[in-house]
Amino acid sequence: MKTIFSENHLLRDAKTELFGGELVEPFERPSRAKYIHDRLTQTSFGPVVPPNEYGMDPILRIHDADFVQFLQDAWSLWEAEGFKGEAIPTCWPARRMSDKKPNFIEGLLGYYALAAETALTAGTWPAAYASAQVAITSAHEILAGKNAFALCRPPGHHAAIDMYGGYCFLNNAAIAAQTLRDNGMKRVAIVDVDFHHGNGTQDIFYRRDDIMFASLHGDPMDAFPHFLGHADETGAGEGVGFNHNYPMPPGTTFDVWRRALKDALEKVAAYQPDALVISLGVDTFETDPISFFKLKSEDFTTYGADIAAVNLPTLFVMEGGYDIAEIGLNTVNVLTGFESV
Ligand code: SP5
Ligand code: ZN
Repeated sequence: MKTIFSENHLLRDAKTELFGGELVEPFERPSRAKYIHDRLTQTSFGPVVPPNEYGMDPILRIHDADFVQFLQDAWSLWEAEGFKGEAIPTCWPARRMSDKKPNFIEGLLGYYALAAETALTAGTWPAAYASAQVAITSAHEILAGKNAFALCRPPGHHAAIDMYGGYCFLNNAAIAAQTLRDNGMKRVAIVDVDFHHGNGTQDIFYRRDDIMFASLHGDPMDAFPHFLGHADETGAGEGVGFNHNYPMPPGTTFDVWRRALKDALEKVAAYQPDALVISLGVDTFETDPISFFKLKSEDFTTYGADIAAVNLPTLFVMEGGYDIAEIGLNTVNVLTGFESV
């Protein structure tokens, strides 16, 4: 399969992440994509091509227009205040406060952010835009009857209709799934195997029955994003029964994780979608610095083959993974396992 990849990801190069009360080098950093790209090349996995330009329309099918405008304006508004550091929110609309949108940048950051670890910077918008174009271009590969790997950076699954955070700004997997729907596919399934719950994707499709969502993740009682991803979140309205969460505890090993994957894939098969989108995070790896599952490198190959056994047109969309030395191996193992079937 083809990999779609944009060098514009390099524009997302934050210097700071708020972690443990310190400003540290971000876990989500440009070298992540380089290591994956290197491994694709070393293993001659397949062609790596740049995205086409599909513009704003597919993005605005998912995201709120004012939110997207905020992402474009935030850095210049922040700079105009004369602040010295990167743009980090400090105050939120918490319980029993107003939902009015403030006029000024500090208020807007709190209004649109779901977490404070993700600093907004000068190049964030063009990188997020390019990452979305990678996902949309990859969706067009699926429409042409092929499988594809969207090597997205920054990632997307924490971004909701009008919220950013968790290193995510635009929800690449959701934009890709909607692109498939808008071009004739009737039903699309999304399975999110990133260590973290795909709160943004769940929220976007929670009331819909035409895009089902399943997520395997660290239990939010013990892991980011803390406030969504419980097993009793099964959808609302038309969407009841089309959202499936598999929260798992610290120390979860591959045998347990794989049983959850197989259950999710059975639900996918029963749903009979026209295509499958995998939100592919490899932060389930045993030595990931911010996660607590125990998958080994060979397990990624095994579950890539499990996904292939469902026998659907499949779009892999890159999400997280922070053991950077092994991110290329683990990611490409999923893809080679998939192609081995
Ligand atoms: C796309 C993606 O994987 N985003 C993840 C964002 C997680 N950000 C919060 C990280 C806080 C980690 N706390 C870990 C404590 C380890 N002992
Ligand atoms: Zn993650």
